[in-house]
This record gives sequence, C-alpha cells and structure tokens, in this order.
Amino acid sequence: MKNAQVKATQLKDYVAPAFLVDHVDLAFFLKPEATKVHSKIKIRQNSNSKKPLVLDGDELRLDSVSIDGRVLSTDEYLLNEFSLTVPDFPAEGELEIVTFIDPVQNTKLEGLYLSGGNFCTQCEAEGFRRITFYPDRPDVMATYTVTVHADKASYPILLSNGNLIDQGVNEDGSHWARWDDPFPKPSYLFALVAGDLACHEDVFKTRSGQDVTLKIFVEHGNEDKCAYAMDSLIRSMKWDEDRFGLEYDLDIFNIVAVSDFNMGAMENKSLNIFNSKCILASPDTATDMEFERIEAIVAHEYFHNWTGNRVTCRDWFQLSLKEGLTVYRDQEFTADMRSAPVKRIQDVRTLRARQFPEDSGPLSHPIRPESYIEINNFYTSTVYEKGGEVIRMMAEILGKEGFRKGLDLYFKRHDNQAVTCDDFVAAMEDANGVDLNHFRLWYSQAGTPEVEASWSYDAEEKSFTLTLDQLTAPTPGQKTKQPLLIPFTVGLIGENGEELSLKLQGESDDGPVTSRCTLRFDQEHQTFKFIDVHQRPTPSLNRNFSAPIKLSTKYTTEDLGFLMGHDKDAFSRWDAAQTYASRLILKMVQTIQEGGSPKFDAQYAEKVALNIADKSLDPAFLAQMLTLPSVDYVTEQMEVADFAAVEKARSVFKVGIAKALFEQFKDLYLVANDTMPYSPDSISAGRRALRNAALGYLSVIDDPECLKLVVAQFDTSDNMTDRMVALSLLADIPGEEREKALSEFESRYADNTLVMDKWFAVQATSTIPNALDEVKKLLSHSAFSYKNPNKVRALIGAFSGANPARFHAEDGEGYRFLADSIIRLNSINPQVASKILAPLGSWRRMNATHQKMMKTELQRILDTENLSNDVYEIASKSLS
Ligand code: B3K
Ligand code: ZN
Repeated sequence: MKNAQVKATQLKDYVAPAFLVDHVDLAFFLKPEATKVHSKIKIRQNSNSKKPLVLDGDELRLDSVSIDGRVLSTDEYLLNEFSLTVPDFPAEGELEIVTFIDPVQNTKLEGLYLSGGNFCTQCEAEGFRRITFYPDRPDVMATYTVTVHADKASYPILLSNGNLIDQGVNEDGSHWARWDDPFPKPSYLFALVAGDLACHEDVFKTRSGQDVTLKIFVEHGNEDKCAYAMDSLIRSMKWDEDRFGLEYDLDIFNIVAVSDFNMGAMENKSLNIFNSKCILASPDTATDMEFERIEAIVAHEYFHNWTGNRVTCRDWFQLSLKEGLTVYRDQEFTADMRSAPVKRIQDVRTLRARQFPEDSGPLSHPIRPESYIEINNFYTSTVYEKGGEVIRMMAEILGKEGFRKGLDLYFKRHDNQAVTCDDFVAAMEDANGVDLNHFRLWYSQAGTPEVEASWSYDAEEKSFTLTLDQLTAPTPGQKTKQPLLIPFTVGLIGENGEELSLKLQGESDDGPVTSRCTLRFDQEHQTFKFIDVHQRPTPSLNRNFSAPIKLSTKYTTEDLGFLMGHDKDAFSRWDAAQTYASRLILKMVQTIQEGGSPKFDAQYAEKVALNIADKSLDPAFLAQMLTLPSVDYVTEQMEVADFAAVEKARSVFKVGIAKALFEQFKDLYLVANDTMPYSPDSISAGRRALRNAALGYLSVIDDPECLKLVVAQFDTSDNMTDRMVALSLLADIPGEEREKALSEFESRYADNTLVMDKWFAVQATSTIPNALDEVKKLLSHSAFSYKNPNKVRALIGAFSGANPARFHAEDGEGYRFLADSIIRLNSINPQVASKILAPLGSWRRMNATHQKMMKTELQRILDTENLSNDVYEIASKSLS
C-alpha cells in the first residue's frame, strides 16, 4: 500500500519563484538510449531573499554542474530523487548542466521519448524536468535557443520551437540544426522533434501581409492524409484574425503527428505535436465526426498561441485560464464553420456525459482546483468543458462586443506574462465597467447547480410569473454552497408556436422589445414577473443552454411534446425531446424493475414524426433530434443506477419508435441516399448523419430486409462514415453477418493502425452479452499494445467508459478486468492508467452488491506496489 504521506500541492501555498530565467541555451546529442542534454541557463534572483536555487529533475543522470564556467564539486550542490539544489547561487549567473536521459525506456511518454523510431517531446505539465534540471513551473518564462545534433540518415528532420537560425554537419557525419524562439515561454511549451518524416506544406498570409510557412510532418506513407488538417489550420488562422483580431506572430508554424501520445495534441510554441489520430484523415479512413474533431483540435491548439502561450498560467491551479478560454474559442470556431445549434447540442451532450458525473462524484473539483497530488489528473472535463461554459456565461453577460473589449484589454495588460483566472475576470470587469465579483464563485465552487423552475399564468392580470430555486449539493471538501450568478435565458411561446415579446415587471419601457431575455438569477430563490402576456404561454428555459446547470421543471408531457415541435430555440427544442424521452424510458425502467414488461408510449413517436415531416429542419439538426439520450444520461437520473434495466428499456423504446415510424425511416434512408462522391463538409456530413440515424432505427427491427440494408451499406459504401455506422450496428446484432463484417474490416485495414483502433472500439462497445470475453481475447491481437495510449483507450477505455451495461455486469468481471488493466498500466504509463480509472469511482450510485465489488477493486489497486501518484490520487479519492 502506498504510504499516505504523498504530498499535495496547495493553491494557497503559492509563492513567486526565488529565481527567474532570462535565457535557455540547450544542446541535444540525440541517441535512443543515452541522449546528452547540455543546458546553459541565465538565472537571476527574483528578490534578494537569499533562498537556495532549487531545480526540478526526474529520472535524469547528472553528469556535471558549473556556474559561470566553474565546475562544481559534489559538495557544492545537493542531489535527490526529484531535485538539484545549489545553496549558494549568486544573484545572477550562468548555470551549466550536463545530463543524460534514456528516451527508449520512457514509456510514460512524458519528456523526451521515441514514437515510431522518431524522437519527440511532451512537456506539459511537468515533463521538462525529465529532460534537464530546471525551475519547471509556468511562471518562469525565458527565451530559448536549441541546437539538435543527430544522425543524419535516421533523423533527417530536426525541429524545435521558433525560427531555424543555422544548421550544419559535424565531423562525425551527424548533422545539427539551431532553433531560436524569440518569445519568452514557460518550459512546458518547449518541444523537440527529430526523425524521418514526410512533410505537407502550405502558406498563410496574415492580414498584415506576413507570409507564414505551414508544415505538417507525418510518418512516410501518410502524406495524403494531411489536407484536411492543413485546411483547418488555415481557416483557424483566418478566423482568429476576423473574430478576435489575433494574428500569428512567427514566420513558421509546424505540426508533427506521432502515433504514441498521451492525449489529443499539444500547443508547443510554433511546434504543435499531435496524436496522429487528430491529424490524419481521408474519406476511406476517417469518419465525419473525426474530420470535425480534427478541425476542432487543430484550431484549439492554434488558438493557444494567444490564449496559453503569449499569455500563460501563473501556476497549474490556473489551468482553466488557458483551457476553458481556448475550449470556448474552438467551440465558437466550429459553430461558425458548421451549424451553431448542432455544435451547441453536441457540446452539451459531452458536458452532461462527462462533466456532470465528474462534478457529482468523488473527484468533483472547481474549475480552479485548490489542491492536487498529480497535476496531470486535473486535465479534466471540469477544467476544460465547464471552464469553457464559465467563459461562455461571461460572454453572454457582457455581450459579444463587451467580451471582445475584455479580451483586448487582457492581452494589452498581460502579453508575455503568466497570470491568474482572476486577472482574466478583472480585465473583463475593467473593460466593461462591471462588477463580476459574485460571478467569480464559478471558479471556486464545485458541483453542478440544480435549478428548479415553476411558473404560473394569471389570465386576468395578463402576467406570467417564473420562480427559480437553485441549490448546489455538497462536494468533497465543500460542504456548504452559495447561490451562484446564473445567466438564465428564457422565452415565452404562444399557442401557435410564436415567440411572445417579453416585458419584465419593473423594467423601463424604452428598451428594445425582445422575445428572449437573459435573467440575472443570483439568489437561492427568485421570482421574475413578465407583464402584458396576452395568452397562456409555454416557457422555453435555459435557452441555448445559457448556464451549465441541471434543470428540473414541472413540464407536462404535453408541454414537452409542444416544445419538441415548436421551440424556435434549437437547443431547447432538442432538449425537450431528450427530457421527454428520458422520462418515458425511466418509466419503463420502473416497470422492468417491478418484473413487468415495459410498454412503448406511441405519443413520443408522433412528435418525432412531426419533426421528420418538417422539411425546414436542417438534416444535421434532425439527426440530433432522432438520437435518443444515452444509457449513461438516463441512468444519471436514477437514485440507484441500474444500467442493465436502462439499456433494456432504451432498446424497447427505440424498437417502438422504429416500428411506429418504419415508413418514415425507410423514406429518410432511401430517398436521402446520396450518390454524390464523399465530401467531409458539414452539409454533406449532416445528410449522412440523418440517413444513418434512420438506418439505426431500421437496424433494431428484427427484419431480414432491414438487416440486408445494413449489410449492403457496409459492403458498398465509399467512405468510412457509412461503413463504420454499418459496422457498429452489425456489431450489436449477433450472427453471421456480424462476424463476416468484423473480419472483412480487419483484413481490409490490418495495416492502418488508426483504423484498427476503431475496430477495437466497436467491439469493446458492443451490446452483445459476451463483449468482455471478446475484449479480453483482443488484448492478445497483434495490433494491440499496452504501450500505445490510443490502443488502450480504444479497447480498455472504450469498454469501461462507454459500455456501461457490460462494465457493470452482475458478476463483477468488468470491474476486475479494469482493475487488472490499471495495475498493469501503472508501471508502463501512469497517466493513461489513471485516466481510465474514473468508472470505478461511481460506486456510490450502485446497489450494495456492486458497491462492494467496486470498492474491493479500488482497494486492490491501492494495494499495488510502486503505485504511481497519478493512480494513487484517483483511486484513493474514488474510494474515500
Ligand atoms: N495543453 C494540452 C494538454 C496537456 C495535457 C498534459 N497532461 C493540450 C490542450 O489542451 O490543448
Ligand atoms: Zn488546450
């Protein structure tokens, strides 16, 4: 059992660095097993406090330390497992350190490591200390010059941040390249790549006329899969100029795609490193959703150049300063490139699926956490997605122009600085002359506010009164909660679906008449009265999901059906359908639990039919309307989770709709059948999504003709989107067709490692009863490797995170399997291990038998020898 003295870092203990670094000069002599790193850093005292100089280090072999050219004897410094201390460092001086590292042994994929034989780095959050001794914290910003030496034949491409300023050949035939980054940066943005890579090149002219060379480097053979990422990059650069006036600031922007990467991508200054999954795409290998994701991630990393790199975080507690803001920016970009309502729906779906459970579980934390054991555990949905929602709420409160003014002031004040979330809010306040003090609570208070809305209409007075109550449940470490400032957007809908104009009692008459307004809801209990309401309206609430809350209402099913057919706010219209469907599914769950057989309520199908008949609807939106709430989302609403019953009820519900609207789905599928060649644009993707949603319904009807349609789509489609949809539908239908499709797919894509990940995932998420046995068999498939994070996520992560009914199987095998996997991964790659642990932490929501089994597995993980901080932190918090 890991000793309990693991130290947590606390926000309240923050102190400014004792020493600052002005310039870093690094020389790398790259060898797979013993890379020499020669570092010269110009250091000066930050104040005359006379503190020792402490440098971070991890798994480094120290060769020598010198100050201003004088080699130190071993008694002049102190070396321990994670630091190098120089007690008497002068007020100013050059520190020279030589270390050796072993990139081959680096399976943690943090620091300098090898992927596909090429050298690459990942330094955020604390990976730089695995390269050389350094004050590895984001508030130490310096300019860097980096010289990379390597064998020319094996590593013809040598890259680092900034501009290439010189290159040459050494006497031993190796070659070198020198890069210089003129912008001061924290060490986490350092990057280096050396390898044999192919390049896809383009150019972008900034609006001030500067040409920027754009290069995407990939493993040979993948050159033909870079065009979409490049196009996304160019559109992002243009968009950031148009929307926020932000231009790129160097003459070169490089992206490198690697196969072994702990997350999606990394925004290193001018040298973004990507998981190849988030760059490579062709119609034959990537789905529409993957094209969209590539576009969003390329944009996200590019946007970090300003929000993250030019202005960075003072400390890691401020992570949401750059991540929440950049998520908001990439969401807005996608909304502009594609359908804004559909993007909003997708984002809320993700928020509800990942962030809400996190916020109500044992790992709940505010978007600005107060303590951590391992910072890598805090790259969470809360910091990212809820962080993005908090920025969005500020934009909603200040308006588009007000938000832009605030952002301009933020850059003006803080360019080249490492700052805090508070600095960001202060810039918003000062630029707009408003007080956001109450709003700041969103940064420090964890948990999802639960809002209850009730209303009444006074026909005589012609008034409509809306009453809102908010409550945030206690979360670990935060027993009492305060009411938050919630921007709550509403509309009132007349009986024919028209938007009624809104007039709040007590508000002056001279404002513009609007049909939607954002209420300032900042107390526990609050009442808003609308006057001159000439008919009984149906309220449309939290429109466009104006705040990240859980809303409960006294809507009748008639109200929900009405909103499903009439709400002009696309998000709320979709949400009404989700609420309606969830309610009905939950009712069926109750019947199942009582031993009865659930009955399908045909009224819902009628409302769906109205939507299908409405030709004014965008196909991409209609596809969303047809997508039922997930098993997870419905189960979230139960006191005691019963995934099996929810899966069963949802499936009966789906079959019910499919049968009731059989003709409509057939029409949608056949009439919309596209004969145009594949294009990944959002209109075509929307059409495909709709057609595939229809096929999804047809596939659940036990009818050989329908099965034939699915098989035919699998056999004949010219693109991965349609092929993959067909494969995942077949994967849920036991039988010959299933086996044939899986094996054909496997032989067709055996050489494409990214596509094989989809093949793993489709089996891991299949609803067939023996899915876990199949997953276990696949662990020995030649394409699977515990060392590759994509593979682990595709097989183990997908099973435990996206196949709830199988993961929570009665016999507890799902839990044992996940714990075994985590224990194994702990010693290979702790970050990946801890990332897939969360599902075991949901035991409080289960019945007593499951609780016991889950806790046993968590304890078994905690009893593992040499448990990493990453896994220890998540497992111990999950159990407590
Ligand atoms: N900033 C990186 C994530 C780093 C994760 C470190 N464990 C990618 C991004 O958010 O853009
Ligand atoms: Zn980011």
